[in-house]
Amino acid sequence: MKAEILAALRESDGYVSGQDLCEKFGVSRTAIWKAVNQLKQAGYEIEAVQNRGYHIVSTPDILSENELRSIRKTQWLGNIIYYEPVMGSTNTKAMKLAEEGAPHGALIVTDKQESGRGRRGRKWETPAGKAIAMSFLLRPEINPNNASMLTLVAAMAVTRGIEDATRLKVGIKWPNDIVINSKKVGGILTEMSAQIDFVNHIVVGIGINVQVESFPEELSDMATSIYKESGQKVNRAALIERICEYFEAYYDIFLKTEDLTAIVKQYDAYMVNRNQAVRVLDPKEPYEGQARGITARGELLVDTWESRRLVSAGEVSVRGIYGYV
Ligand code: BT5
Repeated sequence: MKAEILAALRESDGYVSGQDLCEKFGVSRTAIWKAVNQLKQAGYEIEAVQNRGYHIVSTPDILSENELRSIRKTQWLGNIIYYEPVMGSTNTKAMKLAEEGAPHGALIVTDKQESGRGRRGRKWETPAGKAIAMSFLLRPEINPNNASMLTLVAAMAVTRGIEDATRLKVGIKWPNDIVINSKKVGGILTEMSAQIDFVNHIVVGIGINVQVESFPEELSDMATSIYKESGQKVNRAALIERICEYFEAYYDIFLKTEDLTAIVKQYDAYMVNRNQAVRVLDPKEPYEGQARGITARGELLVDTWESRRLVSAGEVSVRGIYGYV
């Protein structure tokens, strides 16, 4: 009921009477009073004025199931929200929940991620209380070969979401880095459980440095946060909600053709390493060229002196020659 009370208070510009809330939820005034008190204890500033009712003055930067449910605007993403204050990795948790039967659309969120993962065994740092660490559980009926494109779908959603929340120019370093002012502000890790021609489930994990003020020394040259770049303390729950809305929209577009045909142009426009000199760390033989954009399958187009080559995400890393981008 607390999520519903929060939503009712947010919907109204002024005051909502205790009586209205009692009728809406079919409970006693005491029950409402208790729930409001619990919300206050959780950090919400809620005013109670005699003869007028309750009024929400401010929302702290809280991540909780109630907060996320109370602001949810999506159709299916977040139909179930698993929130725990501390998790090892939201992707690992999501994979486990998937095996236990959790539905398509489940949203897994934590406030403190203790062993966040990047690609190929790399680590992802998630400072407590200041970052977003979340995973989407998907059960699409798609060819497993097309699943890696969901990383690019998510990158679009994260980029658009951060742009809406700030006035910053946000870009994507192919395939999965979210970049502001040439530094990494977020990353995406897509994992899948599949048979040869059948997807059991896919987990799309998203990490974003929101209010992080400083990074461990080894990251300080290449990592940044929304706060460091904008001076703004963006509300994490609101940003999660916005990203979920964008993800739903882009995901639906992706499903129509099972590729990125309708997204390529937009993605290319956000790509920070487009028309840049890149080094492709192909395990067989690294090479250099100019990144030109992506194909409808999400591969990176790289022009070398001799030819145009296609780079698949997941197989190789791409580095800027003159820096991180
Ligand atoms: C990524 O990997 O960028 C994917 C990160 C995905 C994290 C999310 S959080 C929720 C979900 N649960 C998980 O366990 N993971 C996902 P990759 O492209 O491999 O980049 C990893 C590299 O980024 C590291 O080796 C560091 O150099 C750098 N890095 C680590 N933490 C960072 C941070 N907080 N900000 C910027 N860069 C970071």
